[in-house]
Amino acid sequence: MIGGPVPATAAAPAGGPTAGPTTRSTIRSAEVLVASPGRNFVTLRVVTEDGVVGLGDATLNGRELAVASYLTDHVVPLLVGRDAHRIEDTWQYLYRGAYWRRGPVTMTAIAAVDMALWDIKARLAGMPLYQLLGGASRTGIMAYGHASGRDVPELLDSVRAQMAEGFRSIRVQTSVPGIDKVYGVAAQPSTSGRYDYEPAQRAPLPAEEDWDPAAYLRHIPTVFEAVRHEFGPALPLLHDAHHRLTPIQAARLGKSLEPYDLFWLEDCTPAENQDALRLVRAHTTTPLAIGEVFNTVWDYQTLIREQLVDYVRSSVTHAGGITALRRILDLAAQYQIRSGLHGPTDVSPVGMAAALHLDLAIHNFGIQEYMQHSTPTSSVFRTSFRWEGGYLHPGEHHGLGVEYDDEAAAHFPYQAAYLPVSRLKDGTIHDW
Ligand code: KDG
Ligand code: MG
Repeated sequence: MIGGPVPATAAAPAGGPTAGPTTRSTIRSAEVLVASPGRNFVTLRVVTEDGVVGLGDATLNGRELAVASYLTDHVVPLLVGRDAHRIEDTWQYLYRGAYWRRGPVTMTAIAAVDMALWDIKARLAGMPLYQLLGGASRTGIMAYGHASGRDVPELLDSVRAQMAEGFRSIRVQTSVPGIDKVYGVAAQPSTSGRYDYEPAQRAPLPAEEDWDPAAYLRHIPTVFEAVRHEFGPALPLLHDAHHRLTPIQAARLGKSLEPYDLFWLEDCTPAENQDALRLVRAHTTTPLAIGEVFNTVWDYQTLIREQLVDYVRSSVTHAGGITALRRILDLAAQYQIRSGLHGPTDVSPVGMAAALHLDLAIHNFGIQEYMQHSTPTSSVFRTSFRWEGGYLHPGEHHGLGVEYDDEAAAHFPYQAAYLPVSRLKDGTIHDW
């Protein structure tokens, strides 16, 4: 009989299950921590019966409390009593079991559980997480910094400041003549030496910004010309169009930036339509990056299979955790597509640490975004990761390498904050 049921009397095959001690670590409690040290963060803390603690990042910028409720009301009660070691089973249980799959709130909640369970497993194994993911594939993680300016001289100064901080690859964003506020441009130059553009603003209503694609398309190539003129051909330069262009506008931008040899052009079109990238790809050799608002492998299906992009931009936090993002990255690797994981300040230090362990372990690493967290944030999240000579490293602490300080967090209660909305000159709402 081939493939049929095994008779109850069948002898256990050689190498089959043994009667040795089982590895089990029961989850005693799970709680959701919401705090606002500099900005809002949602963190899941899972504790096993042996007192081992795992942390997961559940921060969804501007919609934080939706994920906090999803976790508190619908996930935490399911976790207590489960075996913390069964990461894959728990992921499938939360993803398939809910029936209502995908979406940023669901996938951020699942990501937090997944991160916390990997943290616990690595702590129990007595290893930094990257060792469980296969060990280091490199000695350090190349990260890009952020430069911006309200005009070209201010931008050039900002590039110099980022280079002085150690960055060897730099994202360039700039104001556009005739537009009041533009994505990625800090209202004031940084006084701390740290890049301090923060799009979410603490207010009961979202701020409104304006947008004019024609003015932007005219201006951006002149900015890259000035940057290349000042810093030469070798400095890797990146740019984020933040989902604002139509396919033909994006194609034109990619083509007009070709002489300036960008490392990547990010999010040139809105995220929903994967087919749009076919048109862009047909017209330009500027490398393309996308995915910070994607939350499952299905959002990448056409893009990866047809090799329409060069970099995967998801964060561990918004794409279902380490388990799910690893699968996306492995699929991408078969098509020579590399990682460029999302790392703004709204990915908490826990989410950032998870990204660094993945970055160190995977083969198809490309680059990591790094927007340093503020001093209040670092007072709540104590991290082991290092920034040295333009490279990041997750450090050698067991697990993710992050501890949460409840006392420090108590000084920073949640405050409502929203990402801005964007309008064209005639008042029409546009992609932000
Ligand atoms: O929450 C939104 C921010 O994370 C996003 O605007 C940052 O586009 C971004 C980037 O590339 O870091
Ligand atoms: Mg972006």
